[in-house]
Amino acid sequence: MQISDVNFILGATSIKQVPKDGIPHVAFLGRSNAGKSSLLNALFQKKIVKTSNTPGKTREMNFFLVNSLNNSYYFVDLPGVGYAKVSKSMRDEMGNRIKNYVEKARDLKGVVYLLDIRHGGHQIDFETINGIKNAKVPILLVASKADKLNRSEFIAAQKKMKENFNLPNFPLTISSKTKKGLPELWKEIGMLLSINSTNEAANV
Ligand SMILES: Nc1nc2c(ncn2[C@@H]2O[C@H](COP(=O)(O)OP(=O)(O)O)[C@@H](O)[C@H]2O)c(=O)[nH]1
Ligand SMILES: [Mg+2]
Repeated sequence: MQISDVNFILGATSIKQVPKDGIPHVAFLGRSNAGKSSLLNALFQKKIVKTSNTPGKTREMNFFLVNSLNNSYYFVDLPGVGYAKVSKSMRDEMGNRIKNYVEKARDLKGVVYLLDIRHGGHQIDFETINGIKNAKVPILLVASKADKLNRSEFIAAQKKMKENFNLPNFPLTISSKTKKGLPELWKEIGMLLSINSTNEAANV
């Protein structure tokens, strides 16, 4: 996908604010600090998304309008899941917001679920993935921060993730820092976005 332009459109706090203009969405989800915002900046080749050393900052569902030569898409930076330092009620509210969006946004074509390659999956990752499975939206598991590991650690981590998540293959592994895996990820995102079916469970 050749991007001509990216703009921040809005930070939605409820499904009501989610754009319903027929433009396809791809959403980015994962634990706080997994590297979602850094990945978006790397994909956009533009520092438009705020990244942070302080996890748990993003509470909104942030919509970025990406224009390519022929089409437009929303790339959605979802709030990080499972951040321990916010109250349980806030975590539940965030979880419901995400679930509601994934289940009801009819233009959502896929979710890129980011996992820090060093951590192999936390309880909250399994819970979140199971929680959105009903929506029948394709979920693409992607391992982030590949540059943090050496070769042997990297292979061990990929193997562990494949087992933990019952994947048919090693997960696609990326680094926003070195740009490793980004061309492959673009290809996968392109495939998600070209799926024409609408979200079956959608009623928005
Ligand atoms: N070394 C390395 N650090 C990364 C990478 N991606 C993100 N980070 C760092 O991880 C922290 C959290 O990143 P951020 O994108 O804000 O995560 P988010 O909470 O999922 O949006 C920041 O300090 C980033 O600089 C990566 O590919 N390599
Ligand atoms: Mg972020």
